[in-house]
Amino acid sequence: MHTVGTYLAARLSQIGLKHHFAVAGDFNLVLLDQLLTNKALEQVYCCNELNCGYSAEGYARAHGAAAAVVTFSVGGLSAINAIAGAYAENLPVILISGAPNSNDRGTDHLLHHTMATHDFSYQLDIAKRITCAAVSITSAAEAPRQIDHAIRAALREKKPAYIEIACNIAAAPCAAPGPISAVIGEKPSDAETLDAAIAAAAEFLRDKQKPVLLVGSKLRAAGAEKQAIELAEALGCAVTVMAAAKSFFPEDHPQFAGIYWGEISAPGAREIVDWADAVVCLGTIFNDYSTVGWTAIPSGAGVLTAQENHVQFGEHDFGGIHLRDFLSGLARKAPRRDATMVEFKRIRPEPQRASAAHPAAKLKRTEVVRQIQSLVTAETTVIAETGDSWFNGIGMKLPGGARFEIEMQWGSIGWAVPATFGYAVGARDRRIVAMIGDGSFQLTAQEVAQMIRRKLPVIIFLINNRGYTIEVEIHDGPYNNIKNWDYAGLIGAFNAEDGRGRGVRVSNGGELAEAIKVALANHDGPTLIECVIDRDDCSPELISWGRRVASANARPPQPR
Ligand code: DPX
Ligand code: MG
Repeated sequence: MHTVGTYLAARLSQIGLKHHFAVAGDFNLVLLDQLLTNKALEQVYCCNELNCGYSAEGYARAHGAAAAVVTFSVGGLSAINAIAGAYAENLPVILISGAPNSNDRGTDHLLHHTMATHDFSYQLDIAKRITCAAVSITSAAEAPRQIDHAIRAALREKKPAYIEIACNIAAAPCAAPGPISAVIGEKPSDAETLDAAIAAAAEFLRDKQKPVLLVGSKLRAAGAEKQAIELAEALGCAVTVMAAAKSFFPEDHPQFAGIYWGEISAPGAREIVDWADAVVCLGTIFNDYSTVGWTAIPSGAGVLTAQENHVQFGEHDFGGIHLRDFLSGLARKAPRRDATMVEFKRIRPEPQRASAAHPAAKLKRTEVVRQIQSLVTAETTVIAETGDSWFNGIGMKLPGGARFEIEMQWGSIGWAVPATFGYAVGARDRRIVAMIGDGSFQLTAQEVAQMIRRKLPVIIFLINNRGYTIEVEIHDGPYNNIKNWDYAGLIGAFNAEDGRGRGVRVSNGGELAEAIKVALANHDGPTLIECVIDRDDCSPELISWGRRVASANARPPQPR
């Protein structure tokens, strides 16, 4: 016999989840029991609900989708930041919240975990603003339809969804789940529109001599990474990649021409985009950060923008088609146009190998990055937290197969520790290397304890530059100084009596190399390597970018 809770568990398992993240609370305990009855689904616990949301977000990056289970209000409202982040980052995270007993609604009862009013609908109202579908389940008969609606919307739109279940309904008997194809089935591209879009885009490209591809972060959500390679190879042109999309086009591909990011682009990448007579934008997001304070945004008649479900260029605007169908169709019809690749090969500077610092010399950012780079293999995922870690990570050269995760649209510090935890739960077979600043770490540090609990051999490079260096470069003040912690020492506290995490503090290159050996030998838990560098030791890219972003922020109000 199925209950509302086991129905939900079956659906989560049917969409491919092997885990769900959870924090217990009285409004969700019965639901958690019901979820536990599904042996194909493991319950993974987090220290708090913000981390629970981020962990699910990280799992969705590794695994395609995720679920986080929290209690009402005190839990749900904490998870909101992470869920809104999943919206911004195009990740289908299903937030599931326990909720008050259905009999208490519309009565004069006051309940705990509420704002001491009779209205319990605010969490649903807030969830509606940050998800693509939000449902409140107060009847077992309605539950299957509501659950399917939320999960279907999340998977189709690659956005979070919200399911709230009254605590007295979670174990109520309900219908058995039917075949999952009814939930995950996608509406195919409109055939006529697809043909028209491909024909018009091929015509557009035939008129151009120097097209370049620009890959954006929504390419992965559209499931079109493979098809972007097909189009690139058919055209033979140079392929540039936006920072937020790093690794979505393989960096070892012969047509990869580097990260395009305005004045802080990889050498030659900006020149080739500026020189092009057509920029084919695939799943791109242009915001103030990615355009370096609105200084680098492809525009004009030479721009073709292809998003999931939507292609636009010149006088054309086609909807109702999938990006992957458009790209593979266009690959079959596109003319060969390799001028940007020929030119890029001519202007591309020889790659420079950073030389090793003296092992006893005071540790510098460049040496940290050089040593992390040497760890990156085809099986590695590099996770870069907001801060100078963005720039340090983006500058790395990834071998084929290596992945890169960044939360660049939402940019919430504190994301990386729990997202790394969630990613590691979802991808046991990968080597996971996280780069996290001291300021960011202080927001969500306790989730390292969950890595210890699950014995995940994650390597964390904690960059201790004694403050919010990125903010120093944008706009400095006393608020950018933070209390120093004994970051390496924290691991001992989290280990308590049974953990196998390791914490090591390093102040020169020799110590760093030794610490990396310790990390590689530690298979039973995370290793945190605290890298002590100067407060002002930051990447030159951060300084240029920070100056531009600061002037974009400082634009005076314009008369309307
Ligand atoms: C803030 C940022 O130490 O990195 O390399 O020293 O900059 P760097 P840290 O982790 O410091 C991060 C700090 C304070 N951003 O420089 S990027 C503002 C901010 C944010 N998210 C949240 N609160 C504040 N991005 C949740
Ligand atoms: Mg810092």
